Amino acid sequence: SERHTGLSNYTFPEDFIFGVATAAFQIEGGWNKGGKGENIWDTYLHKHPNFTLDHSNGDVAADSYHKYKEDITMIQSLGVKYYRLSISWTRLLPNGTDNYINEDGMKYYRHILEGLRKVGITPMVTLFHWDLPTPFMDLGGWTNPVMVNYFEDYARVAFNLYGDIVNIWTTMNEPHQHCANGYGFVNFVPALNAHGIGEYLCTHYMLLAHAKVYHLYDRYFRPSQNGKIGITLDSFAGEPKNASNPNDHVAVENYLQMHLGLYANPIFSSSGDYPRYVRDTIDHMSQIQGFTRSRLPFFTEQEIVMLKGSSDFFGLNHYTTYKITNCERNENWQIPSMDHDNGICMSQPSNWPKPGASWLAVHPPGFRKIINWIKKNYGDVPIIVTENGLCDDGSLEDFERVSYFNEYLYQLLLAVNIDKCNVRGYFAWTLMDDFEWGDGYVTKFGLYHVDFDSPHRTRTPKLSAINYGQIVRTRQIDFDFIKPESTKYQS
Ligand code: GBH
Repeated sequence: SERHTGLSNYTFPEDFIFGVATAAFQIEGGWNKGGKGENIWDTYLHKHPNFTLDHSNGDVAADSYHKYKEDITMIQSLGVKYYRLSISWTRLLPNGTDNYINEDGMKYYRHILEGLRKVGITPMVTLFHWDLPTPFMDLGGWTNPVMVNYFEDYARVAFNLYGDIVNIWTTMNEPHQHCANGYGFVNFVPALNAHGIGEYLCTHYMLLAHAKVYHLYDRYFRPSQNGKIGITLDSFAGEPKNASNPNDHVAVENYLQMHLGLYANPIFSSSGDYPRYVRDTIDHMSQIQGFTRSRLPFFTEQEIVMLKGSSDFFGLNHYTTYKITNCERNENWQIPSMDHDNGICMSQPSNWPKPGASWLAVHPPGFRKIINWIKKNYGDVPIIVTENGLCDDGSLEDFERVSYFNEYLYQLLLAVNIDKCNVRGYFAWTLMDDFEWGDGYVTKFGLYHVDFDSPHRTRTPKLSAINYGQIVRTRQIDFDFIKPESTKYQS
């Protein structure tokens, strides 16, 4: 409206992709239904029920295994034309390997994908959203190079089965979170705590597996299926803790190179390979710690070439911002880890609202910053925001979530219209309340409320579902939910 100095003139073009996202393990349940095999989250949570905040697991979750038709109706009523979902690897291939395809799993995804197409919704399918088949974990999971081949075999099955109706694929979701929290530390399954070594092996083979699958699609499927395939990376934004301290600006850059550049540089930069800073730092730290070899593996020349350009778009998951400063690498910090290698400390100002989780503070301008950082480092590759959203206590009148979506989308509009960043799409996280990994069912991200106390897992639209639907249909944000002070972040 007029009172916002004409900035509301920025609208979303007709071809801007609006969608909503989910992940198989977080909504499906049906953990042993229809011949599904076990994945690492099934196995680990059955063995360690105290791992999650509420001692819950994903056995039933939001029961989308049975309720997918209702899910499709919900997506339809949001008015979005795209739905990002993931395939549960062991629902399709119970042992993880392609020597046995599970008929029921095959049909399950066929029904969802056809159901979506029938009502004009385009699916975007993620092959790996963290639910690794358990038999592969027994072989070391992503630290084992054989995973590159097994991931390729799984992808081939998926392209053969669904490539006729799926034409946007992502290979994997947030390798940083999976490797750093699952292999380096214990926040995620498999909780290996192999810090300093495990997260880099995981990173290395996930990247190679991604590139292998990109080329598989490119060479054997794209000519007939004509789709796009990319990867989803996650990044917080970074701001200097003390803006007048030049060291803190360097710390922000170092943080982003370690968190995002480690994954993005091999794929999206013109030079390829791990970023110079990351390579040098881990080599140096390994050396002074007495290691004969660097804890970060090396790519061969051939692998560097294979990785370079192996994504048709940049899938970005973004939630929040941290203030960054350098950390002393003192005695308490002697044990090698990705954080220790990075040598930075992160914090969030106490005046940034945190309605639902200790890690997720609301700071919309960070969204514009991280989008610009991607443009600065990797040029005009099309960016698709594959996740963005806020958690809270779960009430139906979720004003903070409504405000979050409008404020973050406003920053996206500034990045596109003022900074000329190439953002082509946006997926809200998430369709409905779900299993939030270590948080169990405690943190709520849904546009739809799910009643987890009812066997029916009843879904109810929140205010944010109505408001997001309005944004999607009108192709503009709702300035009633933008704080006046937000408009000062104009450049
Ligand atoms: C995304 O990760 C995931 O892709 C999605 O599945 C998830 O539901 C969504 O976030 C919302 O959480 O134990 O200190 O690591 C975003 C990255 C990873 C950030 C887990 C918070 C938990 C705190 N998130 N992390 S910690």
